[in-house]
Amino acid sequence: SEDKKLPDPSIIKEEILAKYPPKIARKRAKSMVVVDKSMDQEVQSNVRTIPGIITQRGCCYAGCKGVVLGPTRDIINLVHGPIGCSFYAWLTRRNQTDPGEAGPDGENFINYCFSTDMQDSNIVFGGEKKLKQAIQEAYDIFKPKAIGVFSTCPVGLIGDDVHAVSREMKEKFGDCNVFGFSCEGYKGVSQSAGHHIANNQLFKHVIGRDNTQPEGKYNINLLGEYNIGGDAFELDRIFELCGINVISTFSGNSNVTGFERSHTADLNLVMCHRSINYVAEMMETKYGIPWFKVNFIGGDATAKSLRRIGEYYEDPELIARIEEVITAELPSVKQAAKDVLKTTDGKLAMMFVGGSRAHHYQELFAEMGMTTVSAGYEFAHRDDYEGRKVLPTIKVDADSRNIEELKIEADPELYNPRKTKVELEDLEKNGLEFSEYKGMKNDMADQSLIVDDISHWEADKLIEYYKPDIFCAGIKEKYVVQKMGIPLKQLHSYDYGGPYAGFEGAKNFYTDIERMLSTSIWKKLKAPWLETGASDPCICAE
Ligand code: CFM
Ligand code: HCA
Repeated sequence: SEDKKLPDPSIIKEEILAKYPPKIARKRAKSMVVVDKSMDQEVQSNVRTIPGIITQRGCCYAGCKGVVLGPTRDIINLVHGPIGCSFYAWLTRRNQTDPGEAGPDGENFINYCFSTDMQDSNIVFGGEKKLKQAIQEAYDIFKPKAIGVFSTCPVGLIGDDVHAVSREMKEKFGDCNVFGFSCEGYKGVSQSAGHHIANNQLFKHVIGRDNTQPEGKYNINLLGEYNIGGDAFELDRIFELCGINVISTFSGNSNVTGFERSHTADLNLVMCHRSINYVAEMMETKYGIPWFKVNFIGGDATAKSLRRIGEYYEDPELIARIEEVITAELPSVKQAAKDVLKTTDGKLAMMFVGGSRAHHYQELFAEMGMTTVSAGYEFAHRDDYEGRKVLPTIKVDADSRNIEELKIEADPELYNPRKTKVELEDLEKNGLEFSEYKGMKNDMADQSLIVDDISHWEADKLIEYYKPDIFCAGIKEKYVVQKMGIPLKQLHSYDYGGPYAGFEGAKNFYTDIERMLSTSIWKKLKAPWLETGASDPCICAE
């Protein structure tokens, strides 16, 4: 393994901050943390980006329409706003769907771009009439089960009431669930506010509408898995092998019926905590469905998450089946990691992505012997870095649930609909701990550098100092970083690759990264005349 001498992160931090005016430097300093695991450290996050700084972040509308609702194939997602907002979000996220396999009627509207196309006159005189017409038209042409209406910035400024219009149209149709989202782009500080708005409205308008009971023995929902590059397909394959029935995935390869029945599940697994923890919490409170955090990025991580499901059910039959699946699948993953080791071992990675992948993918890189020297999220909150305690999830007989009664008895601090206060105290006395969701910091080495909401300036400097072997981010960073001679792997879209989740996904990732690290193209980026000192052929001799 190559042993690169790493630069001192505290010095790097200081040098980066030295360029900023003092007030800005003071603010940015709190978002840049040199990891010291012996201490509790605060990572400033979820705060407004300083105007003038070039951020990676997106907007509230992106988080609501694009991220959480976007991947559901049988909802018509109608954007109320100027056409640009809709066009900009049209098929840019690589969420896949399979209408042939699921969805009772195989509907798929994901390829369409629905918009009210607001004009100057709608801004001046109001756009509600146009919105009604658009909803009517969508209904007449497609007869969808549901229509979601998404407000963009100007709608919030002029005050169109998308909720009232949606209610009116829902009543008029009778057989189509119409609901609105006040997810104007300017709300909050990033995509994160949009996730929350999306979660609330899904909970209010969709979840729990269909009480059809599941037939499977182990019924789960997978939350925070958006089927980028086919990840959810691979996870479905694994769950099927284990005999676990997925009622719904929020919201990759998803359909309305799955959401409507999701409250009949025994357990919620949370993959991306940032974007969907609100649904998990609300379903626990209202329906007594416990949740815990899982990670299916990496072979070992997948095995560990499957075992945790087995432990939850305490069912020897399921546990045995899970072990069989792991025994059948994991060795080839380990072998694949070994096969790439000669190229990947000891190499350095950096990742600045979203609100969960910059953490999850560190484990996958570690399986290839690679170290993440610096990482950060775009729009995470402190718990995504620092972790949080999650109440213990204890299985009880579904019939014995009396949520209201338990709620009254429970200490609100420790409230879990499945446990009374007394039982919780017993648990603690017996040394049973709360399960903990450990954030990014816990998995990073001492002296690595966390940077929240990184700016282009900061990213450029980090690359200069660390000279990483690979940089992971999105399309906005890709070509800038590549021009610096560093390969960039998109962890949003996976470029054209994937799936990267589950056992098969890990193997795909190893080989894709090995290829990127093996190519010599990045060393040839310097123009030949710069290497030799010859004159620039592009400059005319005259
Ligand atoms: Fe969750 Fe996501 Fe992510 Fe995210 Fe996103 Fe995405 Fe992402 Mo892009 S929901 S936080 S808002 S894992 S779209 S599928 S890749 S930034 S790290
Ligand atoms: C979003 C979506 C995005 C953008 C990806 C990128 C995605 O934030 O609106 O910048 O490359 O994953 O598609 O995060």
